[in-house]
Amino acid sequence: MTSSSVEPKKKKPKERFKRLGVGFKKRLLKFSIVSLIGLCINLAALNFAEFILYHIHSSILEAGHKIWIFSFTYIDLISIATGIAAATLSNYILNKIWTFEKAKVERVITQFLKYAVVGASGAVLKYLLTTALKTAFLHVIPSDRWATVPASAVAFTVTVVWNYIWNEVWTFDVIEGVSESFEIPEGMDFSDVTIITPTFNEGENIGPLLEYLSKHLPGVHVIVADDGSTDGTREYVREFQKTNPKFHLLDREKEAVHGLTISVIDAIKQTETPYFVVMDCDFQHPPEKVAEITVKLREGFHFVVGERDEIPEWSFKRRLISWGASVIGKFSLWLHCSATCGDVMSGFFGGKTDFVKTIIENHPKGFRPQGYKILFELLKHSKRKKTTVGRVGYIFQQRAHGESKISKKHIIEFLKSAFP
Ligand SMILES: Nc1nc2c(ncn2[C@@H]2O[C@H](COP(=O)(O)OP(=O)(O)O)[C@@H](O)[C@H]2O)c(=O)[nH]1
Ligand SMILES: [Mg+2]
Repeated sequence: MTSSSVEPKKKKPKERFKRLGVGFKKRLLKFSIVSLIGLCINLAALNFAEFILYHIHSSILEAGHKIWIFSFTYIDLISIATGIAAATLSNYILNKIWTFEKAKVERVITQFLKYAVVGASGAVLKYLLTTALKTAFLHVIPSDRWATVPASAVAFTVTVVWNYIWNEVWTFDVIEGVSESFEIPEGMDFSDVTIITPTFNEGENIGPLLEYLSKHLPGVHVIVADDGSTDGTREYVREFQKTNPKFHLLDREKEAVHGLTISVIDAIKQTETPYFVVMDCDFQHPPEKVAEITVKLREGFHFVVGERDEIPEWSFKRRLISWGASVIGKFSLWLHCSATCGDVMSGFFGGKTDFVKTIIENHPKGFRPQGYKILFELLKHSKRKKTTVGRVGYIFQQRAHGESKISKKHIIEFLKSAFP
């Protein structure tokens, strides 16, 4: 395993073509919209550059020193290049964060170069098609100017589809639709795993969760990191651990600082098994996926992240905030040369205990105790080249009971962590 993020195995090209079938209509529509936006950006940047250059160099031009390269002036050439560069860059960013949001993580430079190569091949195709089609259309429309219109339109459409296909199968390795359900293998033992579940007033959820874990994950250790719940959560765990000695309440009621991040950090410090898995107490994270995460941790990954492939029934506002936070988070990790993954905002992830304990020890002041995004903070302190991150896709569930506790305060904590 060398780079950060996802599975080390390379997917064969044929399998990538098969992926075209999953959700491709939606992505093709997004890609077409981005292409049209790109066209506008291209024209705007080209004209803007031309306008500026003519003003700066008006004196030269007035003096009659027009510099020609083939049939273009150097101003034409620089303007065309500016238009192409602006459109390629903006289209790449939009496609990366919108059209192909479910793509595997790859180095931005490599990905951008691939994107540019596909774009260049599309440009050549468009030129050849436009020329050929124009000749054909001239038989029907005997006006040079009007024959260009349908020829360009057809060529543009074909080029968009061409670019889309190659970007989908080559530039962006889309992983949408891979969150297959996972059956816990019969006889699988979980003695080497500690599940950490932070809680604050989860009285209705804690019972069903602990019952499920003790029944379906034999041998598993559990730490419930509670921040002083007043609804019976702690009392339930205290009773439960009497008959289940591997289940343990970390009662943080009297701690000076309360918060999700610090609760998880405290629990990791107390973990004695080789691996741990952090999960919400509210059944938003499917518990059977703990087994899939465990399998990957045993393969040797430092982190294995439960990545949300689908988020049903979230309001537009919450989707927008989550998407914005994810973009900011990934950008921040990139700036820090840190390890990364497809869903850096995930609250469902596993880790190699020794590795993560070392990160925590080495950065005693490097975490926002009251933050909500512990995975992000751990990744931030992990070097990209020395950290391997696996993925497990899953469908984010509705909260079983109760309300989410995320608030504006947590968003501010996250921003302070992203840009300290
Ligand atoms: N220990 C601790 N747990 C918390 C705190 N805030 C939330 N939690 C727990 O962290 C998990 C995630 O919180 P939740 O409100 O579901 O956030 P969401 O999934 O992002 O909507 C749940 O199990 C909560 O009970 C806190 O301040 N301290
Ligand atoms: Mg939750």
